[in-house]
Amino acid sequence: MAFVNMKTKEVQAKIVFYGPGRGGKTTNLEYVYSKFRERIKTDMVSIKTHGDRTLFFDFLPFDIGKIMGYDVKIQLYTVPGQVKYNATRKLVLKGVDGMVFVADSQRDKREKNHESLKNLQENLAAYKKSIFKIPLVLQYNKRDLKETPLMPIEMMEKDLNKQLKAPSFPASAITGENVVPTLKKIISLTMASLQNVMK
Ligand SMILES: Nc1nc2c(ncn2[C@@H]2O[C@H](COP(=O)(O)OP(=O)(O)O)[C@@H](O)[C@H]2O)c(=O)[nH]1
Ligand SMILES: [Mg+2]
Repeated sequence: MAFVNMKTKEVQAKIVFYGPGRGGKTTNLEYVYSKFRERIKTDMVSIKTHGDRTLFFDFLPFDIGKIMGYDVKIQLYTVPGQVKYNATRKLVLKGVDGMVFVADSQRDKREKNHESLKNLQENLAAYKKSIFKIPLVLQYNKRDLKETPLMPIEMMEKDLNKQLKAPSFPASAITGENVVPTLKKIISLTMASLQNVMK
């Protein structure tokens, strides 16, 4: 749940990057961190395993300035994608205001994307939240890959977004293609959803 302080005119919103392991969630945050370093007053926090995988989460606090007279602070989180870390994923989702689902465009990741989206739906449901109602953006990542076969965007839309009908972006977290537009979109959807509490 967003933290809104009417007295100090501050809003804090939590946005979580979700998706299958190695899909590019951490790389998204790293790109944002490198691009907006001047707005980010603390270091990005990453808790990693030896193999450089996300163990607990990544955390990036992000100051976006004033909206409707409020000082808006966004907290970006990623979850560990590996199946075995579901308890952690659930914990990171607590109080989420907006979601980015980072899907892996590689053809052999089709099933993994599906599983992860289903897992997101279940974990949200445990907090009595609906994947259909929460601000959500889909990102089809790794479009830069040339050596491995990728799924066509239309196929990914059909697989993942047929019912959700969320805004979606083909992207590359490595080159930065559509990383910032993805972030801008989820921030604007999230802020719109908080409007009624920011009067
Ligand atoms: N080619 C390519 N590789 C990517 C992209 N995004 C992430 N990767 C690579 O995929 C691997 C997993 O990325 P990571 O961000 O750790 O995935 P996470 O498990 O979702 O956090 C790393 O080796 C990244 O460098 C991308 O857009 N294109
Ligand atoms: Mg990660």
